[in-house]
Amino acid sequence: MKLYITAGSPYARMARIVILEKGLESRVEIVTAQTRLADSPYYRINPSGRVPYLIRDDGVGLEESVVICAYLDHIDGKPAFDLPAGDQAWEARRLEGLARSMMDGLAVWGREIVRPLDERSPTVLEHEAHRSERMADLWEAEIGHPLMRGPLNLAQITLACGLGLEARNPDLRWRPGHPKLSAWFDRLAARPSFAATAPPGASVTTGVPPDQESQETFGSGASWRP
Ligand SMILES: N[C@@H](CCC(=O)N[C@@H](CS)C(=O)NCC(=O)O)C(=O)O
Repeated sequence: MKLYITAGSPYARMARIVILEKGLESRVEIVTAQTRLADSPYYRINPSGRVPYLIRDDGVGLEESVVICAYLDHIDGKPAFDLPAGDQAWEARRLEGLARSMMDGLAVWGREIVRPLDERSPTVLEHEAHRSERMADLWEAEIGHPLMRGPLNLAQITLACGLGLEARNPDLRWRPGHPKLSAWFDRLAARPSFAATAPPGASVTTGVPPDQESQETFGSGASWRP
């Protein structure tokens, strides 16, 4: 299989974490894609141009981090990250939805800060900054939930990948006033699969989109070129 990623993508990081957690490194080649580039050859592989994108062994491509994570998790027939069923099912989905909502907002913010200065929208920047503050307050209250403390699951992975965008956005300061969330994040960030996939630091002053900062190829060293 091949997983197309960029080093800074929080969505791709989720899939990379699942690969490491499930010990699938030898089965999945990780390839850096050139996103957000006119006429990128990557568009011939994945017309949407987004990452993550998984090409299965049968040649079929999968998009969407949640779908890819679930597929990788189920490959060995022993899924570890499925959200629980029964009484906890809606709680788990509620938490995963909140984590996804925060991450989506942070991703929009991250894209805005790497546009050329005269193309950045102050309205979007302000809107996303305020959303992140509200979501950090919300998570400070929710982070004690048993599902956020128990065995690793998709809600935890999503939230941690979102919060990890602090490395990419100097204006994202979710830690002050949120000691429980900070302690939770630091504990998870120390886990080997999270440490190995930590996003590279920001270079917003250069105006280089984060998706294109690193041309480093992870894993086997193969390139994205068809
Ligand atoms: N909903 C998608 C979001 C994926 C996404 O937005 N990826 C960004 C990188 S963080 C991307 O590929 N952007 C390139 C583009 O928009 O052309 C998922 O969960 O996988």
